[in-house]
Amino acid sequence: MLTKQLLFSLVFGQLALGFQLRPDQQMFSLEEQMLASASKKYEDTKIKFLEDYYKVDQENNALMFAADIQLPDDLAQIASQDITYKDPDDTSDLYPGKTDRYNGITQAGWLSFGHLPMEMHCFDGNMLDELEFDIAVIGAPFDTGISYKPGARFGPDSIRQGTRRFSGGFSPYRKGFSVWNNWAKIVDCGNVPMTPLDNRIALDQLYRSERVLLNHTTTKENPGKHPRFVALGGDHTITYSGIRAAYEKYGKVSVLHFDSHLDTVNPYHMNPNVTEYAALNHGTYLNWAHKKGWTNTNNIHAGLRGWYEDIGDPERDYTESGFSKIMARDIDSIGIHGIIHKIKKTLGDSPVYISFDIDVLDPASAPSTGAIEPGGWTSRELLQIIDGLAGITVVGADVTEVSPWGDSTNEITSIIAGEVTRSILALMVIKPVE
Ligand SMILES: *[C@@H]1O[C@H](CO)[C@@H](O)[C@H](O)[C@H]1NC(C)=O
Ligand SMILES: *[C@@H]1O[C@H](CO)[C@@H](O)[C@H](O)[C@H]1NC(C)=O
Ligand SMILES: [Mn+2]
Repeated sequence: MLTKQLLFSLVFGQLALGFQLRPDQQMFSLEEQMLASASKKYEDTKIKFLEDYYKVDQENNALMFAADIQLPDDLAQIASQDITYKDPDDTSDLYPGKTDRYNGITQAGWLSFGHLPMEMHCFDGNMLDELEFDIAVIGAPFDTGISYKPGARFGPDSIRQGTRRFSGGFSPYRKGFSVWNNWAKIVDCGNVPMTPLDNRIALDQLYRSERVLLNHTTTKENPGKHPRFVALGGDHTITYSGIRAAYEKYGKVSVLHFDSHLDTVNPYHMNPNVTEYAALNHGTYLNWAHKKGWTNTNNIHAGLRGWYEDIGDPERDYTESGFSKIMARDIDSIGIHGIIHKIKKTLGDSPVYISFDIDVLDPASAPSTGAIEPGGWTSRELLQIIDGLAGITVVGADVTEVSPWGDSTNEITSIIAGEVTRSILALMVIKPVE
């Protein structure tokens, strides 16, 4: 026994000894190696900061961190917040809206759209005079009107998450233009309560929320009497409530509909026995809105390419719902400017409700949606088109069909939806409604 143990330790002891590295060959952990190489890189470019910050203690084969290193005074200042905030009781940089990018605005605060102020009382009918705002972002968490992939009830929060990097910045395409730091008071009103158990009740909850929202007071910078809203869907059925609420304030609205599908389908042509409950869904709501008398006859689709369910659908789109069409592939013949021109010409001076379905984009740009159609526009083409519409009179809007189930790794759809929403808000800021 003893001999065996002795032999064991002798052999392995020798082996271990044989593998022992000289101090200059000492192995560092991966993290240490990375830090050391980062330090080396900075050294190479003659920036000495990291060299002092991460020091290798040769004697103890240890990597030293700033805390252990006696930094020269000026460096200690750079490495600490004491330069600007000497007083620990000074929290002036921690208020909402005060934090800048370098101090962590992207992750700060609650999850509101683009860090807009949260407003808890937009749907409170007792606060109509006290609470003033000009434009509201609201969430419509509803996806029980959808026919294929569900999940859009998670769209509003997902789109908000996609706008974490927004701030009061300036447009790279419109000189000096900021959406946030402009005349309009824009707020995030949170999500409307919408029951997942009864579509008719849910859509009525949304309608009543939007109706009371529009009854709030506007700021004195606003020439108009009513605030406006952009609703984050939610499946596309939510537009039914939005158009209804907008119609009450402005009369008939003209719908600018970005979508790969018509959404004007007459449900009774598909199946004459369809129940009343099923007849209102994310493919039929525009037919209903027109039937109810809420929409004009100069409506227009942009980006169509979904196959028609019934041979008569594209014809009824015009005769029953008053829509003209821009197909996705039209971009190859008339170009972006041709599309902008056609939309503006169709809408004229009408009050416009923009209803946006994220599936208008190519699946490469926006993969996470309820009914994917290949062959769509890129996000650059689309944003160019929306921004090109400056001057139209937007009285209400929504961004729908973001179903974030496929967005979990990169948030791509939600980020683009956020950017689209910002472009729509810009149209509202550029052209106030009297
Ligand atoms: C809210 O607006 C609607 C019209 O959109 C109007 O009928 C209603 O009386 C208003 N309610 C209040 C409390 O102002
Ligand atoms: C509708 O219902 C009627 C009466 O039950 C039936 O004869 C007809 O086949 C149904 N149509 C469809 C398309 O289901
Ligand atoms: Mn749609």
